[in-house]
Amino acid sequence: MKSPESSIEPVKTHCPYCALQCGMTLTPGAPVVVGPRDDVPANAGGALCQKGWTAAELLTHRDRLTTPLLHGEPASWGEALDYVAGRLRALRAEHGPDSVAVFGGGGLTNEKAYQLGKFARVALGTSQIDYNGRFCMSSAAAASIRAFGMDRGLPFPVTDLAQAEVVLMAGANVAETMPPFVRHLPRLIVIDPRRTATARLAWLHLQPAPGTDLALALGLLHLVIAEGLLDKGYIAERTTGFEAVRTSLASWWPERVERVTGVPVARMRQAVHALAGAAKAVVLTGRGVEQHAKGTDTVTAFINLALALGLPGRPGSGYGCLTGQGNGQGGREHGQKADQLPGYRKIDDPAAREHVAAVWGVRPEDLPGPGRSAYELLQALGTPEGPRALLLFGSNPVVSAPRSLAVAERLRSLDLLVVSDLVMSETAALADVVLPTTQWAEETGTMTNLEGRVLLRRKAAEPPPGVRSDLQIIQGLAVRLGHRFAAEPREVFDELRRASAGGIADYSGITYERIEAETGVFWPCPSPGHPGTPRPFLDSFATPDGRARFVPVEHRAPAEETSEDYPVYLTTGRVLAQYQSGAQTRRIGPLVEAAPESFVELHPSLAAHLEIDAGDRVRVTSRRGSAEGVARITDAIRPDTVFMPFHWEGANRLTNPALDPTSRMPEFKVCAVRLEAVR
Ligand SMILES: Nc1nc2c(c(=O)[nH]1)N[C@H]1C(S)=C(S)[C@@H](COP(=O)(O)OP(=O)(O)OC[C@H]3O[C@@H](n4cnc5c(=O)[nH]c(N)nc54)[C@H](O)[C@@H]3O)O[C@H]1N2
Ligand SMILES: Nc1nc2c(c(=O)[nH]1)N[C@H]1C(S)=C(S)[C@@H](COP(=O)(O)OP(=O)(O)OC[C@H]3O[C@@H](n4cnc5c(=O)[nH]c(N)nc54)[C@H](O)[C@@H]3O)O[C@H]1N2
Ligand code: SF4
Ligand SMILES: [Mo]
Repeated sequence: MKSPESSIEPVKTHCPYCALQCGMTLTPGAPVVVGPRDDVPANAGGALCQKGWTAAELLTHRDRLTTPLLHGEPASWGEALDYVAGRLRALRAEHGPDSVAVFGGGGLTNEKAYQLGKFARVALGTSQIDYNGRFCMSSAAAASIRAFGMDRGLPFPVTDLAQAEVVLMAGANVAETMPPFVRHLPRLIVIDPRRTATARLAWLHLQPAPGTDLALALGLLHLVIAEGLLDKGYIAERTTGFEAVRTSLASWWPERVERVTGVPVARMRQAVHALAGAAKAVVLTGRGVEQHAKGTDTVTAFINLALALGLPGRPGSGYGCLTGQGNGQGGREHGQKADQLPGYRKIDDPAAREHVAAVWGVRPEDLPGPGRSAYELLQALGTPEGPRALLLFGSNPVVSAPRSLAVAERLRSLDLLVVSDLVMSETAALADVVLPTTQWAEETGTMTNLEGRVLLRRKAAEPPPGVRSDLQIIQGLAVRLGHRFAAEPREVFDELRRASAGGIADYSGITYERIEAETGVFWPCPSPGHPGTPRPFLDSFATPDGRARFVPVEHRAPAEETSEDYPVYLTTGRVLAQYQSGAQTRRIGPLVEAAPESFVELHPSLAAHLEIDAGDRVRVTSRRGSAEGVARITDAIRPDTVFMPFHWEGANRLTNPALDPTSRMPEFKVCAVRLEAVR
């Protein structure tokens, strides 16, 4: 048989980064070459963004980790894994199973996410596992479950968007965060405090103050009712709870909403008439409205708006959330979340425990219950009540967690920090043990994209000598703790299929062969003969009575308001050329050229008031810390707000970890700061 390297056949696979999971080909060799792949609907035509085109540069990068490090010194795998297993056993014996915690990521394959959850519950016996999706999707997921009984980011294929006449996009900047997505969009209404690249494509831009979207959504629905635009037939047939929502809106008359949000009434009216007048329309939300201490309720308010207009569950119309990470969708289905078991099952549901325990060969009563959410877990590390060891796979919280200085301090206080990564991330740099792992193109695995389509990423290159896959690392630790775990992706996937069978996210009918033959399969797919479910809500919603639920929600102010000392709002987000904490993309030449350093976007009037010139270094300070960036002066942002990307260590020193009561999502998108030029 030919090894992948000796063949010159391009391998069909997907991008390592965001949830669009664009199709690409990789031609093995040195270097591995990225090429277009045009059979994947998400990026039909083969378009990729700059991150996708340059992704292979990291495979052979000099920063690649290739040997385990034990207290900073190179060690053999045997030494490193023996050491970790020994410390884990000792901590457990002395302090109990919850003294050991696990933190995962939404970039990990389904196989890894599943195995990490099983490893925590079975091999470690700990309840303390959560993942970075809590920082990403958790508010939208909670709101969708509340309304529809199920959370599948887009409950329809992305290509359906082209059938809609209007899309309302609240708090997403897809022109930078998933560029090929833009081609699926019809007439666009954007809600964003900044006139982003996406807002510039829009027919209508509403520019609210950060953290006021809930009021805005209430105001839009108020107008829908006041102007007689309700879809009464749909509300009667397909929903429950509308009257309570109608009553709760009474005081959100448009002029009051304008005062709270800064969005002119005339624009709100234009937006609702465009949506209601369209034969087909879609409401989408992104992190801009979700990453708030009221994110779940804000998404609920947008879902209420969509329901009042009769959109969800109709072909070419609907509500959807734009999942972010490569496997943000699958990563929240298979058990690395504190309250979940595989198949999107709830860990406190006795039937779910029984099913999964049987697949795992353990007793249901031996499975731990729900543990702490991501930020609460990070905050508890090394405290008397909290875990003393953390195993971390696929996240870089020193850069990406809110109030990051405090998080770094908690990580430093641990008895044992183990990080599996490709490169020496800011978090890996704090670890007692660093385990070098394979990259996307060096291993096979499945990813579930923002549409709920399960995709296959294929191996196209051999990893550098000395590097092991996360599945091998987990297996190596499990064996040392007395458990047998598979390390072959396909074997793990087959077990995942059984564990998910009968659950909401049922993958039991999905095989690698089917994914190849069908270019992806939509879950739920409960049997080998089942076609998969591209549009789960057409006939009924996943609630007990099959109807979608209106839920009344109340607006409230951001958790931290501006004050005399901190007079300006800070919001945070992304730029096109960098990905997440930047651990991967800050090392790739063309991306560094395109986005070399952190910056602070501010309005000319604010800049003049603070005597800040374009290009000045600016220090931004919140109640939690300070960070610097280069001033970018633009009238694309509101005068009361500044923006910083979070791809460089710093922005998250400032952010407020106030949590949403339902989703436990931190308020990344608004806090109060002051600014000064550094001279
Ligand atoms: N280039 C790039 N692409 C990515 C990523 C990346 O890091 N880089 N990450 C991926 C991931 S994991 C995710 S989650 C997605 C995120 O994708 P998006 O949600 O599109 O990205 P963000 O930039 O976080 O936020 C979107 C917009 O929200 C706006 N915003 C800020 N505060 C508010 C507010 O209070 N209300 C409203 N309405 N808008 C607000 C910001 O100005 C910003 O333009 O992107 C994915 N794609
Ligand atoms: N201020 C602010 N903060 C934010 C956000 C925001 O909008 N504003 N957004 C939040 C959101 S939506 C997200 S998703 C998070 C993301 O932030 P993080 O959770 O930090 O995500 P990444 O930067 O993708 O971290 C992935 C790490 O894992 C490594 N890695 C990549 N692939 C693998 C793999 O297969 N195995 C292993 N073991 N390691 C791997 C990478 O090298 C990198 O170090 O940030 C959140 N933080
Ligand atoms: S849009 Fe997302 S999936 Fe597509 S090439 Fe860019 S980063 Fe990769
Ligand atoms: Mo995300």
